Amino acid sequence: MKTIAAQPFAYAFEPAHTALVIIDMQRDFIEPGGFGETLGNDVSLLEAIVPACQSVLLAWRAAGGLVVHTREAHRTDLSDCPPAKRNRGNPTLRIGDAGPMGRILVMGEPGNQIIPALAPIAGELVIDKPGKGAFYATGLHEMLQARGITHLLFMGVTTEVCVQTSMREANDRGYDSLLLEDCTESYFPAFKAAAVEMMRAQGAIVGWTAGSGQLLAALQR
Ligand code: TIU
Repeated sequence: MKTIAAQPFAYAFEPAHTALVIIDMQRDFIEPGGFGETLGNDVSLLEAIVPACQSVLLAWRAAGGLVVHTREAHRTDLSDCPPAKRNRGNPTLRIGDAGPMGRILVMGEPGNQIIPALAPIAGELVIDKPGKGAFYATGLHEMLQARGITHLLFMGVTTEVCVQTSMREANDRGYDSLLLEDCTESYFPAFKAAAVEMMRAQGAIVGWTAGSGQLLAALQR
């Protein structure tokens, strides 16, 4: 059993029953020319967390823990993209449109790949998800149950959209979740701060939060 200093109180987990879940660290959100930018966002903010995410990923792999990567990805015929999602707002390019990195948020396109620094390796789960949450229409819960996973460590983007939605979905399915604060980012710093605070409020109503240094230290002990 490992225990790490977290908020609002210490978080205990067995690495063998814990998965590292990396939400949507795909080129569509991190690099210019993808979905994030078409929504009008400055994507440079998100790139800054990559070194911290990479340190955690390498340490977690060395500890032998399960790694789950997600991608926000739709089928080429967009049959899994509700019109309500595709038509929302006034983006310069919509989901499925051809952009500088291929079709926006479509499986198999260059923009839909995980960034090279965090690329999946053999034995890691890669989940293509049509929603913001990692559990909706993916079978992720069943895959985690089959592997005896009870605890989840979250990182990725964006904090208040896909990360928070996934943590809330995990919470309702009975997982104890911890968000690595310096390994998640938003296009809106105030939204990140609010999301982190609201998830750990009321005695970890959604889950715990901690800096990645706390996890790395626990893995050394
Ligand atoms: N992965 C994820 O968070 N998808 C989004 O659409 N996020 C935004 O912040 N737009």
